[in-house]
Amino acid sequence: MHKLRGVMVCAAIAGAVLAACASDDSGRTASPPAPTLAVSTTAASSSTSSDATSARDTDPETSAATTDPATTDSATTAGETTDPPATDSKATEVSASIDDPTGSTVADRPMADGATRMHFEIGPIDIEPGQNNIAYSRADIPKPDADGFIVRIAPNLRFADGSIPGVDVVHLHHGVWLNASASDVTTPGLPERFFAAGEEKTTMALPAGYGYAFHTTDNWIVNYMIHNLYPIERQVWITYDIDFIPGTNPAAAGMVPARPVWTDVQNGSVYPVFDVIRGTGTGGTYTYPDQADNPYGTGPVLNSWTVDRDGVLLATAGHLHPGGLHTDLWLTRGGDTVHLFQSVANYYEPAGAVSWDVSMTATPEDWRVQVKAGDVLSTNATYDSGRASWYESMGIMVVWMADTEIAGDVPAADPFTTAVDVEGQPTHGHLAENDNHGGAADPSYLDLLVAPSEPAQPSIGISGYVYAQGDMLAGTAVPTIAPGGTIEFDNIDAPLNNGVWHTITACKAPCNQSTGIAYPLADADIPFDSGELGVAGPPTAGRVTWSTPTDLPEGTYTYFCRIHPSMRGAFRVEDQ
Ligand SMILES: [Cu+2]
Repeated sequence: MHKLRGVMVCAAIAGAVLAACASDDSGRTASPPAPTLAVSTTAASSSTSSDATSARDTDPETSAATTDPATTDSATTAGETTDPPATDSKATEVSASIDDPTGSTVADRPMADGATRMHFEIGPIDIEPGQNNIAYSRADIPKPDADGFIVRIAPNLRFADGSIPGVDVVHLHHGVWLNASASDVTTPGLPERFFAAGEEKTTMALPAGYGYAFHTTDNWIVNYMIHNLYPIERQVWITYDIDFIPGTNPAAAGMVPARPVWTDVQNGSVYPVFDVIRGTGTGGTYTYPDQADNPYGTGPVLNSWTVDRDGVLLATAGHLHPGGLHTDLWLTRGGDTVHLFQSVANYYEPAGAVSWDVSMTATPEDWRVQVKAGDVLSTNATYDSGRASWYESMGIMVVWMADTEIAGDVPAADPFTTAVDVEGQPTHGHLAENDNHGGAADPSYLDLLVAPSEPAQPSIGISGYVYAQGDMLAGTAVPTIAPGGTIEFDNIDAPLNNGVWHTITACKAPCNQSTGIAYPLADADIPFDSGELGVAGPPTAGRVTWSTPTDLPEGTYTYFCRIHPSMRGAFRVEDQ
């Protein structure tokens, strides 16, 4: 537990990295930094110098994805608690290349003049069986070795062999890149949050002529939550490709610095999430915070920011979780509110808005919006609530802003006189790591609707990724209670490794099809969810037990574990 607490103290997530994290990290002077290996393989300095082979090797869109057919191993048991992984790091620099000059997605936009595409990696990161914890980099984060401008960032994960993990196997719940040498624009107590990605793997790109000013003295931190959906230990690397214009390049001469303005429906929260419950909202959608009951309690409104000085908005794209439909950016001035942009979740997922097989839309390259000091910028997030519940959801928009326009640029529009909420552009196409959708017949799962009843034990333990009674893979009968009764579940696995946090989440019966990124879903007619059973700070519920609702009508209730969705089970309410 002491180790888990250590992680928890610095627990930080997309919206928020505790200041304690940064000071702990930078204050770790007594221990030597983990090795950082910077390898510069190519000194390409312009988009005309292309080496298609090496670029393709590192292009997330062209890398082969694994569809590791990992299966639940019920025999897997506890390992010893170990220290959280230190991260070794290395950087390689690859030459510029244009993979698709059509520019149909943000990722395919031509590389900026003078830019070099640099490939960086953090790892190997040991991924404990079943983990879903929040951690942060403890070593130096690889970054460019000269002052200059960052104009594009594209994130990914990889295994040791270079393949990209299937999203149904291991995925980047989120990663946030922070600059501890600057203060965050919208939450000044935090390091500057300048890039974030979840498994939607959004590519951030700034319009030509604008860049995020980088100094070699900048102290970067990466906060990450890597989710292992199976009880199998793995190693992964977090990768990020940065398009960088060195300050010495002539193209840098006229560039205007851009700064990241982090907007978030739960900005500054340690774990900036909210639940979307099936059937809430209106017309099958739910917008947060607008339709939430008292979303911020007596505290400050967290989804807005008062613009600190006149400037120009340059680019944005939203971050959502599966089930998300769109994030929206708004500007209020003197009581008038205008819509600035809608970042739409563009699902490639055949089953619809239910998985990470999605690309958010970003602002087109010529989007420029005038803002004035005192304006209020705000965001909200809309999810599908007709089909399923979505627990621990997010809604974030990082907006890039400059103080001035570059000479000869597209004139910035006054959003109060000109509509600026144009259609966006997907940041990328379908990614092969999202190919295991699930939802096919799977004879390894029992149809517990037709299994016999047996008296429920007072407490059903969850151990070794198995529900002790009513497990869909291991059980033969369904634990049964009378109407008004309850069953307690107890997560015995919780303290293992980096934490093994199970849930009991209602899914539509019989809930016995194959596991994939789109199955199972929290789509039962009567929703319930235990939260992540653990006591390790966010994202855990702060308890290891949960009791079923006492008001359930008679019937058989199937459920799954949101963290390890190959885990399924059922219980029954029946007059005896
Ligand atoms: Cu689980």
